[in-house]
Formats: sequence, C-alpha cells, structure tokens
Amino acid sequence: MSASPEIMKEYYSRLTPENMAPLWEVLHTLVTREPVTKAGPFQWKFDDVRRLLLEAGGLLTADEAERRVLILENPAYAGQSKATNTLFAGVQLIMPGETAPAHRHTASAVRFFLEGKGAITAVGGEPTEMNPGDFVITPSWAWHDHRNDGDEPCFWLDGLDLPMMNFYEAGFAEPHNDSRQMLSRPEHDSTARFGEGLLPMQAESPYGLTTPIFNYTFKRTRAALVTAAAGQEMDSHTAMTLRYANPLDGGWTMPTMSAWMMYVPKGFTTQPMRSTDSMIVAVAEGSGSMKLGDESFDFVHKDTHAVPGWYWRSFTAKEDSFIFFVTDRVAQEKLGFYREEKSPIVA
Ligand code: GTQ
Ligand code: FE2
Repeated sequence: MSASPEIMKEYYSRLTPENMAPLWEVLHTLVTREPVTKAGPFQWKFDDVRRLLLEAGGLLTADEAERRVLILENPAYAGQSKATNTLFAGVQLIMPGETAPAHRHTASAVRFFLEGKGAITAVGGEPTEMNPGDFVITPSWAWHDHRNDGDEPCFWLDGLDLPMMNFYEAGFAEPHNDSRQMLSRPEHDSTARFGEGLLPMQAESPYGLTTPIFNYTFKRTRAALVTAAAGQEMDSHTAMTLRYANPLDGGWTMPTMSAWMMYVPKGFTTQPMRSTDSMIVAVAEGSGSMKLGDESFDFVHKDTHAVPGWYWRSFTAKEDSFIFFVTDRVAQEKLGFYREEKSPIVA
C-alpha cells in the first residue's frame, strides 16, 4: 500500500458520513471464489417437534393461531424464521375438528404430510386429503385453508419460499372473508384432468407458473420409484430419484422451489455430491444416516433436515428409505447460476 495506515484510516473515516465505502476492503468477501454460507446443516427429530407441537395444541386453537406451526429455525438464523438462507420450514398441527382459516399470499408453499388421517387442504376451490408422504402444493396467490375431519392430530411439514420472497420485498397476503373457501370442484379433479397422462385440449394451468396438479401422492410416487428401481441400476450419486414435474411443460412444479423423492434401497450408500441450492430434506419412510459436510445424522421416518448450499451430501439406508427434497434449485437455474459437483465414483 502506498499510503500509510493512518492516512487510509483518516480517509475511510471521511467516507462513512458520505455513505460510501471502499470496495477494495471487501472485494473478496463480496465476490467469493466459491459459495459462502454462515449456516450449517441441521436436523430436527420428529419426536421433539411432535411433543412440543402437541403442547401448543393445548395452548391455542388453530383458529387463534391462524397457522399452528413451529418454525424450524436454523441456529445460524435464530429469530429470522429461516431453515436455510432462502427457505422457510415449519411443522403444522391441526387437531380433530379444527380449521386453519382461508387466506392467500404470493409466497408458494409445499406441504409434506407427516402423520395422521383426515386432514384436508383446499386449494383454489378443490379439496384434497393429505396422507403420509404426500407432496401437496399451494401455488402463489391461491386461496387455501386446511381442516381436520379425522379423529387424530395431523402433522405436516410446510416449506415456503418466504425468505426468498422477502429478500425481494415483493410479498403480498390477504385473508379470505370466510374461514373456509367455497368448494367448486370435486376431490381429485385436477389429477383427473392433468395427472393421468391426459390433458384438456386447451391446457393451461390455473396457477400460471405452477403445476395444475396439487397433490402428488406418496402411494403413486413410491410405486413409481420401486418399479423404476427394479428395471435399472442405482445411480451412484442419486440412487433412484424422480422429480416432481409440471405435466404441462415437464418442468419443475413451482417457479421458486424444486422437489423430488429419492429411493435409497437398504444397504446402499450414495456417493457424495453437492449443489448450490439449499434444501429441506424430510424422510418419508425408512431409516439410515446422512452425511452433510463433516457431520453425520442418523435419521428415521419424519425427521427433517436443513442443508445449506454447497455442502457435500451422501445418504446411507439402513432400511429401504424414501427421502423427500424441496430446494431453491429451480430459482437458481432460471437465474442462471445453479451448479453441482459429483465426487468421482469410488467402487
Ligand atoms: O399453511 O398457509 O407454515 O401461510 C406458513 C405460512 C403455513 C399455511 C406456514 C402459511 C402456512
Ligand atoms: Fe398460507
């Protein structure tokens, strides 16, 4: 440096009040050689979430809470309602007979159903029953309300693009006049019209950039994975993975979040890979362990994990395992900066 530290310091002190700052002091923390995150991977055991959420069930009604959800907060983002830098995760509880009142917002949501029977979500006038392992979508700006017509507590994982939405400071929301929206279509209507390898002649999604199907049931996803696995070898890095697709264009199901299910058969270990998308990873069935960066987490059915971008990940199944992912991959792809890396295959 040509000028002395004292001179530089004095110069900097005159920049601050003028709301300017020297790029050369921060260039390499701003323009990083590779992704930098302050978050680490994290696991929430379902048993813990369940216990504390049931307690909330005795403290306030779903109506009072509007949404009775325990936010899964990454310790790196304490107080910020974030599981990863871009994704919100929470577990929602609805007790028998309760309704979570109708509203809509520009944030998109996914539901990954964890436990219980009789929970129904209504989206854009159509109801769908949610069962364990089902992947259910609430498109941006679609009216939605949830209810529990069964006789057991119902739990599901919510994944929303809220941190991404709020980063852009572009979020809107409004309540519905009625606590339950009027139903205008029978259950399974959208699956009949869009999800059976058939399409209406003038096919258009009622939800713009989001898939017209909003319940991708575990029953069908699981059967597809098991059948596909019988017919071909496991991929070294992704075992048997199928992604949830929009039947209108084959693309991802939502404009901001990608989702897929990975089947890892008993005894199989995937080779490490990493990608720039951050993820919420939940276990639909089975048990095993996942290595995320330097940490190893034993998982069982219903446990949820947050994985920041660019952490190496590898999965080992102790029992046949079905692992659900929701990530910000599609947004990064559309913006042109998604990257991934696969480790060389070790026999
Ligand atoms: O179920 O509509 O976890 O709007 C966060 C925001 C759930 C919902 C959440 C929401 C919902
Ligand atoms: Fe909502």
